[in-house]
Amino acid sequence: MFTHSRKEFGEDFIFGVAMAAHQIEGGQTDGRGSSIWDTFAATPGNIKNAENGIIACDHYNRWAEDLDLIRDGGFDAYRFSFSWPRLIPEGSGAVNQKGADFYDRLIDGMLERGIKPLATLYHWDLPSALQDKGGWMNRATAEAFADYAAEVGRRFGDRLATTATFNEPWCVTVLSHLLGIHAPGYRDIRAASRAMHHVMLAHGLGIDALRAEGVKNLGIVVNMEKCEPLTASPEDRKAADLGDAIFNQFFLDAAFHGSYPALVTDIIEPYLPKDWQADMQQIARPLDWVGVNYYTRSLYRHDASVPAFPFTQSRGDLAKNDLGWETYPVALTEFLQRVSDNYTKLPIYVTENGMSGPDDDSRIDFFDQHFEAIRQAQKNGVDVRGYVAWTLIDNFEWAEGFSARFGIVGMDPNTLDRQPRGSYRAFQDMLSR
Ligand code: IFM
Repeated sequence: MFTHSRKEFGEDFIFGVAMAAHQIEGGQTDGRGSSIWDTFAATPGNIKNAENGIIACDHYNRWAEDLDLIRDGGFDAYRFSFSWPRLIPEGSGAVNQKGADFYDRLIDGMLERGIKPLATLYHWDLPSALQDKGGWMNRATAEAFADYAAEVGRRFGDRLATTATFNEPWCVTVLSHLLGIHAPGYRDIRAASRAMHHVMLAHGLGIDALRAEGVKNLGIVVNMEKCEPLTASPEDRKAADLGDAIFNQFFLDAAFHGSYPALVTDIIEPYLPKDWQADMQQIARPLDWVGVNYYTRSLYRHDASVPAFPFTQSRGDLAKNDLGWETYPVALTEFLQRVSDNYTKLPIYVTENGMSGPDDDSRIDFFDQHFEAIRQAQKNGVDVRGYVAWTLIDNFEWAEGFSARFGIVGMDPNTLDRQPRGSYRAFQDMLSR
């Protein structure tokens, strides 16, 4: 059980669970278009055990059962994402009515159960038809995103408690276009630089489009990872500072200050789209909240042989999850403070945090340690308004396939039966007191 109780966090504080469309829905029927994750998974060598999201958790059919789990767990909110290719199979143009009907059922199902819908427009499943035209390397994708945002706003906006444009722009751009680990799997600095800018432009255009449709409570969700030097050498310190600028400053600077950190533009300027500066005002639109996803830290070592970003990264000696990510809760307090000090006094939500692994007692301990980190931030005066656990049910963990297990509910891969773990019951208990 957790040592913390719901009451400690304050009356308006909300607790939720998060999942994302491609990781759980399956249901590649009823007119859903192809996404970059379908083709990435169909390409040899990209996903552990050659797994894919074709069935995933079959949430497309089992959504009601999953919402019952959220309600019975005592959660206030469900953070979910719309699948762009399910709603608009070609990325722009005609809406797939059956896809829209699915999200109508899902959102109404949340409201009927007293669960607040926390929506995300983009959690990584770009329609393949847009990738064919260059995806996030192409400025036109940002415009298509704004049209998609308007469509979502018109159809569902008045029923959403919060709406985020993007989940984790670092993953959408650096992990996917520079490191090649996520779809579309590029390893190209020009591709990455363009994606970094166009995703932020899409964010700003999307915010305007949502607001024009009267949608309230708009934000963006970034992932933050503590960047520490491997040794005390000034070179490693510099490497960690550069890592921090890319991971923890680039996207927040853009959204809140309308600028990019010089440490990064000094390197990627030649690869950014021409006249990128002219977009910065469009990017930094007023928001209503900001979401921080936090999991771990990374150690940086200067390495002059690496072009562009001269460092390598490793993990340290702290307790790790089964993906090798160290548990480092103190950095969550620090990040919440940093966002509040450097970027905004708007409400901050911890929109993801969780632990993959077979040992559920460690998962319970992980959550509890991060609750403590949030309480510390609150005591320091940071306006943290919510905590969303990743994740409800074990699901398709991208390049890791189904090998990772972040769920507070397990799933039998043969029957797809949901199996609540002790951590689910720990939440149930905590949320009742
Ligand atoms: O599963 C992912 C999620 O889609 C985005 N944030 C991190 C999670 C764990 O890797």
